[in-house]
Amino acid sequence: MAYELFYWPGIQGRGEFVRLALEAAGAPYVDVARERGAGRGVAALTAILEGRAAPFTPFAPPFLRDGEIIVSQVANILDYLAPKLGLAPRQEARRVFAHGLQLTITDLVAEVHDTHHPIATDLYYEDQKKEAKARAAAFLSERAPKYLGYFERVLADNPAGKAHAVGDKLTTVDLSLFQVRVGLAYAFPRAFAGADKLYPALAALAAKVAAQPNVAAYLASERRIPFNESGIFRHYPELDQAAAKAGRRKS
Ligand SMILES: N[C@@H](CCC(=O)N[C@@H](CS)C(=O)NCC(=O)O)C(=O)O
Repeated sequence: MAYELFYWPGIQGRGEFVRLALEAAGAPYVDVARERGAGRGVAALTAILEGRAAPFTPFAPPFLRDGEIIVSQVANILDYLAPKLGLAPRQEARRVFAHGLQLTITDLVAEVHDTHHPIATDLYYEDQKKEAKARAAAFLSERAPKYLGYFERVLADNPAGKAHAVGDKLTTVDLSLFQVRVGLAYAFPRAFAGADKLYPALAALAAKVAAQPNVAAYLASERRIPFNESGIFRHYPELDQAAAKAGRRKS
């Protein structure tokens, strides 16, 4: 039976980390809120948020339904899916480390979100623009280098080679790092213009993931929603500008 992914239609958002895993593995899945018909559409998603699958009610999308099982939280969904899709390391030590990396990516994604919504998720970006500028500058000068430097070190330290974050095969962590890399490049093209030189292993990993046949086919398909200013990675030139200035001050 096909997996059912529940996520807001029209954006890559956090759902994209799950889509990439399903697509890379060639797994059958339904992107429920993007479909029409009985049991499909946004109504099917909100029905579950409102308790239709109680007691297994998720707090927020994305969530995945696999028959009777409902899994919420990106890192938890990927932890559930990865072994079934052949995208998890086999050794326990590596699997646990991979999950830690996935949770670290969750933290990073929350910080990316906060660059455009530093005060309140429920307010418009336009209502928190001043704070967003300050937050984006701090993110780009301090936090992004710390996260990306960490992931670069993880790749360099991988005893199986720096082509993958963990072990010697593609995992959901590699796919998520690809999404982070391309998402940051979309949101902050000025700030990340020289990032490939600073983080060469991450750049090589992103290129390799993009070339994986199933991923390449997905990226070229209509199923890959273009980045836009409703998702996690948003391009607001004024935030990228602030970041470039902050970066210059530091050096
Ligand atoms: N930590 C959660 C975050 C989930 C989340 O924030 N989902 C967003 C969409 S990307 C949402 O709809 N949140 C509603 C809310 O927080 O009220 C995850 O990684 O899945």
